[in-house]
Amino acid sequence: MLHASKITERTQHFLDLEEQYGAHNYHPLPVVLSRGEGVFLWDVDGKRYYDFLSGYSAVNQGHCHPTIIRALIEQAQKLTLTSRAFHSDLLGEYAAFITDFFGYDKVLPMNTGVEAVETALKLCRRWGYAVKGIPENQAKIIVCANNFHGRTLNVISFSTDPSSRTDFGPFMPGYEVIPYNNLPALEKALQDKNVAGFLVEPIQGEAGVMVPDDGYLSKARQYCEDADVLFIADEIQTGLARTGKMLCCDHENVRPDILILGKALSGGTLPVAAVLADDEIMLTIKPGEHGSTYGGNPLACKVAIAALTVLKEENMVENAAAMGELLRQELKALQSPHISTVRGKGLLNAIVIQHTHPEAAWDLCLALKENGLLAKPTHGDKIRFAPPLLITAAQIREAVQIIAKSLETL
Ligand code: IF1
Repeated sequence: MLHASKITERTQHFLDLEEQYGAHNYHPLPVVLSRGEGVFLWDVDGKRYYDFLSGYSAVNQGHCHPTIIRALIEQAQKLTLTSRAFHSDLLGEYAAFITDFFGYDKVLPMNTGVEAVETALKLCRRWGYAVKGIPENQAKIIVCANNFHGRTLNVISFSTDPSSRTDFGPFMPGYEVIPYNNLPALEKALQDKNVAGFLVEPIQGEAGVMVPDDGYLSKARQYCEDADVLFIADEIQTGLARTGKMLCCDHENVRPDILILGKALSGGTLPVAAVLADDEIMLTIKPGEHGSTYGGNPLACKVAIAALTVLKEENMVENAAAMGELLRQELKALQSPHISTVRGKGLLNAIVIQHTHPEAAWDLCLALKENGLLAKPTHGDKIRFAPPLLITAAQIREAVQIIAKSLETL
């Protein structure tokens, strides 16, 4: 393997432990991290890196943000979990805070992103029966090809990625897959009266940061409204200032009927996710019909309030918009023969590598690592560039220098 010689004995020790005792469900870059601060990570050998992945957008606020960590520590010393069998003095405060922040009647708190997706899908089906009047067990939900919404059996039932699905069947019925960024396909699928919802990523992250055409989201939202179908936005990766708006849907002034948040809702400290909707939808689920042991725990509530406050107080929306412009501009200015495309919104970006060989994107990521920048290839020839949102212009320029230098090794 290229650059394998540069792995220290100390690093190799940790790689070996994971290899021997951990399940082999990932293929990480050979870097072992032990510290993070802001836009930087340090490995076990003390080497510093720019983090251009941000935990797949979970660390929008930067690593170990002091305000979030303070909230975490203070609350951890007071009360961490009550279960939903009892009330806590933070759930109500958090619910009031987040519903005001995003402008919805109610919130349903969960932990991981995929749990929030599952929650949204259950809510959508329930609304379909209880409000729209779809006949029993006939509800359909429209989803998009090349989606990524998580790893549960239900959610992979409507994945189109063989590596997510193969040999995990049988699958859950009730989904129809249409092409992404295709309004005629949506219009056609919406003709079925049993459709309850349309689930969509405002930008498809895992698919390689696929940005739909301007007007796609707003028209799709309108089509859904006209067909009495819920527009469900998975903003787990695109939300919380990442794309230069608080929500990616804000770029087109679209207000989803059901909004799904995760990842950066805790600034990378613990799994915190949420589903937001108005009463007509949210109150169709009654006591005992859905929940989670950790969902809405006081520690998560306190941390989520801090994580959202930091995004707003530190103007991360504006910075993501400005730094994203700068990053794309600087990457294009490189005029590298190895980059065929630079795309993205705000600080959710990707480059497509003009590949001479199938491993080119992986090799570039290894070279980037050697030169002090961490990024991850997706779907072979694409590399995501998504640093924490507090990155400065000087840091963007330094990072692009590292990228330029690394491209020369291809
Ligand atoms: C991994 C991808 C990103 C998501 C959207 C729901 C979820 C995710 C739009 C589920 C999660 C993560 C999962 C993570 C890698 C990462 C990822 F490459 F797999 F697709 F970001 F692009 N909706 N995405 O992006 O949230 O249950 O994981 O909290 O290692 O699988 P989760």
